[in-house]
Amino acid sequence: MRSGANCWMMVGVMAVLLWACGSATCPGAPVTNAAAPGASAYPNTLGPYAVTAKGFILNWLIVGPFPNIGNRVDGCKGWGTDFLQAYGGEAAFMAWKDREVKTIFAESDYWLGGEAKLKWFVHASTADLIDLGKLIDYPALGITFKPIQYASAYAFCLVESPVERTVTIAIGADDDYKVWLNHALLGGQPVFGACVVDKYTHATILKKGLNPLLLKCGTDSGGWDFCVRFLDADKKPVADLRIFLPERE
Ligand SMILES: [Ca+2]
Repeated sequence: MRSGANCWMMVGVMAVLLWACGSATCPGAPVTNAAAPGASAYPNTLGPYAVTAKGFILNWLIVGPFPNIGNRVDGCKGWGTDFLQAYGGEAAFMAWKDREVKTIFAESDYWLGGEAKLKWFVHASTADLIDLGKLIDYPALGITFKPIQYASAYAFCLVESPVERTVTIAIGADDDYKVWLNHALLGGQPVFGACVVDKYTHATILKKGLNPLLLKCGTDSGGWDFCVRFLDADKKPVADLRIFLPERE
């Protein structure tokens, strides 16, 4: 009986100790620091960079070329091809400066065949339109003419908004495009033609903090460029956004 009473006493003491250790003051207890909202996902970034007074994003990470096989008659197949599939896929993908991705060109009428690693590179544009035809080159793949034709590329940035808000993303593209915000596909068009400001629009939400933005733009021939900005409910540019570019995961 006596040992049984001692046993219940021990249980009581342990219960008190467990209750006390439930508080943050219990010595030796592991401490988990809560991550700062938003910033912890991107610990290393370049920036911030302002958007222009008209809202255009000029600072991007860019990678390409990828093969946009075919033409506007039989369909440029690059628009429907996920060139980032081996790295988590277009929707989940996170770019950072110098991140390597593989590109594979089959021998075709447009370029010599080849396989190589591309690196995401930083681009700071001085114009609203990002001219991919002047930026992207890969002579090792046998692509020796400019602008590169029958090709596709990606552009990525983090868009920082001071508040959560409903906006419209407005895109111009020569030729086809797809766009993802916060890893969700907003839309795209397998189209052909010159880059026209605000030609394609998608209603969306910018979260407070950092919003990863991925754009895909492909060309068959001629020009190869795009422009992106956000508009408010009055169709006026959202000019208080800041752009960051991840340096590493
Ligand atoms: Ca074109």
